Amino acid sequence: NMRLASHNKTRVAYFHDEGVGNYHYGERHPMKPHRLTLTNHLVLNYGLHKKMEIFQPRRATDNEILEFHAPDYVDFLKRVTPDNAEEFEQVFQRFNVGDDCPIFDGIYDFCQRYAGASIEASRKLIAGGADICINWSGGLHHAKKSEASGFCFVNDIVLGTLELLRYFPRVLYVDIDIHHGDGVQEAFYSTDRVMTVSFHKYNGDFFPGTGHLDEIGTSLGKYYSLNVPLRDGIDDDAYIWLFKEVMDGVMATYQPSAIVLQCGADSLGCDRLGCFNLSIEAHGRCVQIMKDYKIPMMVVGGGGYTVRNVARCWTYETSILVDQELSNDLPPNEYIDFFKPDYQLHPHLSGRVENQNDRQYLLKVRERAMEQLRYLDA
Ligand code: TV7
Ligand code: CA
Ligand code: ZN
Repeated sequence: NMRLASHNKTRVAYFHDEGVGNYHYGERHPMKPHRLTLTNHLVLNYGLHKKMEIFQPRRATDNEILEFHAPDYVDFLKRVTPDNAEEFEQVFQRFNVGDDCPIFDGIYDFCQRYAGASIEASRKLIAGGADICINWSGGLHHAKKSEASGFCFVNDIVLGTLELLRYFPRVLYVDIDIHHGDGVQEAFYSTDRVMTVSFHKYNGDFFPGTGHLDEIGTSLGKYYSLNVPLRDGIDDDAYIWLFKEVMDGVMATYQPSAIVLQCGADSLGCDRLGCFNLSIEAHGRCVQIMKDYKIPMMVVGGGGYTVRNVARCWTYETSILVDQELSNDLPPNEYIDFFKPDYQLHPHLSGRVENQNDRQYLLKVRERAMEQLRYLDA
């Protein structure tokens, strides 16, 4: 890529919406948009803003959201509120609204904000205005064309990728959230212009239940969906090894012109919903590996339910993307109490869950991935 070859410093654009952290899914709900405010505070207090261009993104318009989502579903999201919810109860099932995806104040505004940031990020990459664009509020990979799912209402990744496809011939989607990236896989299941790769916990039962090795795509998209199912408790060394093996193979065969990286932080150890054993350093190593391919890249957030560790993780990953080393001592900031008792960027997160991924299993998964890539090459 000439654009990257002619500079040696990576140009990073950071999209943060000042209001996006103020929405509430509900008291007991594990998804906490406040983690975005907390992340942004750490990023600023570490001084990382000096190394990037900062943008207050525009909200996505109805028409932009309609590029993927169905008109009746968008209309519903626009009109429903906690106060008038009873008028809409008959369509709750159809649109999969309920405990996981509750109706809360400003729900459509929230969607417009996180989706607008991913769309703007895509446009910035297309314009050549940045090598890497970051939107930690995005990454809501479960939303379907006509249906909410798994805390996701609008699929900003699909919308951002559709925008990238206006210019880039081939887009690679990589997903390290502990959940399967089903909404993105489904949206691009029959095209060879997007290859989707998800690493996730899979046992036939864990949400959303998809992501089996045999889900490989269909028609023109056959072999262009790659799934890496993992068991509980995977550790740093195994994950990084498998990630590097698989991604080196994917990059060599698919040769994407742009990358979208979903960095769900629920694959960290000690996550409230997750059951992997990754350290923040290992999670960040995956980001570094993708950055080192030097292809225009959009980086988005996703899951992450132990709020203090989400903020740590995405701050650390911002620092990797801008090539700035950070002190392990967190800078003083108004939210410092969240980071008790150690006040460190890299607390110990591992050791809570037994590793169920033995050597034989990991080798089998790698072998299956490599086999699929050979078909894709032919
Ligand atoms: C991208 N797990 C999203 C991941 C979405 C996971 C689920 C919950 C959950 C929801 C709550 C809640 C919860 C402690 C955890 C089969 C069900 C079981 C709802 C109670 N506490 C991402 C979605 C997953 C809601 N859903 O990939 C309100 O856990 O397993 C399920 C489905 C039916 C619905 N019930 C859970 O990370 C952003 N939900 C407490 C209050
Ligand atoms: Ca995943
Ligand atoms: Zn998740």
